[in-house]
Amino acid sequence: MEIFFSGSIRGGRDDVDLYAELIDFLEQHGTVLTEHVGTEDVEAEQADVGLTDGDIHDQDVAWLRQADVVVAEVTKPSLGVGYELGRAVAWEMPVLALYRPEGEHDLSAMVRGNDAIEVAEYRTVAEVEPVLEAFFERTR
Ligand code: 6K6
Repeated sequence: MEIFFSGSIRGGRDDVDLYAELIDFLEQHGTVLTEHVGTEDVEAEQADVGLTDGDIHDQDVAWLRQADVVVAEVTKPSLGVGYELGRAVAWEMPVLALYRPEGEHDLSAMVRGNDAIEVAEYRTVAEVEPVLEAFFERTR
């Protein structure tokens, strides 16, 4: 199972440690193609290797196309995450969006109102683990 994990980068990195925890858990279920989303200094690392925004876009869209499922953490609003979700829905991929309701922003109607996106509200990683297990069971 190849998993595309989507989380905010330029939208804000407040949740990066949570992304890393989620990615660790997802790795028990398959290969996470986008591990860098949970890396503290992703922007600096990728600038170091000389990736342009065009390279990043093309690589991420290729990984998205390759993945079997998309799991997104959508509490921190991000244009890139919204874009990836839109493309995944257009390609009819299974999409799970994880949202913490105590966050600063209400979830976009374009995500919550989309029948092709399964939205799971949670507070802790422990609480979301059985939700992820059930999602992978259904999509296997
Ligand atoms: C930027 C410049 C040099 O290096 C970077 C590193 N940036 C990114 N690297 C990898 N994936 C990215 C990068 N920026 C955005 N993405 C993709 O968009 C990821 O797949 C995330 O799920 C999503 C985040 O979008 P923004 O709008 O929050 O950045």
